[in-house]
Amino acid sequence: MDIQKDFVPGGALPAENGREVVPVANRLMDAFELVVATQDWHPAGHLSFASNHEGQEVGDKINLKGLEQALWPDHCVQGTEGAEFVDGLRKGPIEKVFRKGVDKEIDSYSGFYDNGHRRPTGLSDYLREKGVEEVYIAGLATDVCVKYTTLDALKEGFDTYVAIDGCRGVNMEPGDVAAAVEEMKEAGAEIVQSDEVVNFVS
Ligand code: VGL
Ligand code: ZN
Repeated sequence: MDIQKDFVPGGALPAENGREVVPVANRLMDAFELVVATQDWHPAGHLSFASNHEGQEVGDKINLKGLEQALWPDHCVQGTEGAEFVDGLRKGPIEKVFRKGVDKEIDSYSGFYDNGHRRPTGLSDYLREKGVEEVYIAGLATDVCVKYTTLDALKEGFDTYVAIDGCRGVNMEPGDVAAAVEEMKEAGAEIVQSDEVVNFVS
């Protein structure tokens, strides 16, 4: 999920120690028959950016077309360096990239749907067509994209595992990562270590 330059230190919206997920993701890729990636991919005027709302700051929450929306720094703008995959992430094994957050009027934390659950990214149909029953998730950020993708994967009926050492979070509020892990567990996700996965599948 979203292993992009803006989500690691030096980027616009860094997850704590975000770069550490790269070697974990790289190793996990070999354990699977199918690897897909997501990219947060916003137009410049995206309404999740505080800069597009006068008088609002990063971290504020607003009502955006009926949905609560947290305001973020400008990040992962389409075609900018910050939206690129982090250097060192292996791209060869990635079969397909799903881009999200492309509609400026609605945010998309999950790799499956926008935050209003209105428009699918195509990920669910794609996985089903490939006969996928289990998904293993890693990436950035634990408390945003990873969490919402995991909750949607469960709702879509996939057996869902989170390789937690391959995830790092933003912790906009202290405790967000711990709360996200609890929420994913309660929803039925299995929290695993990448070592277990690699040893189990290989
Ligand atoms: C994300 C904040 C804003 C993420 C995306 O992918 O985790 N976080 N946009
Ligand atoms: Zn975003």
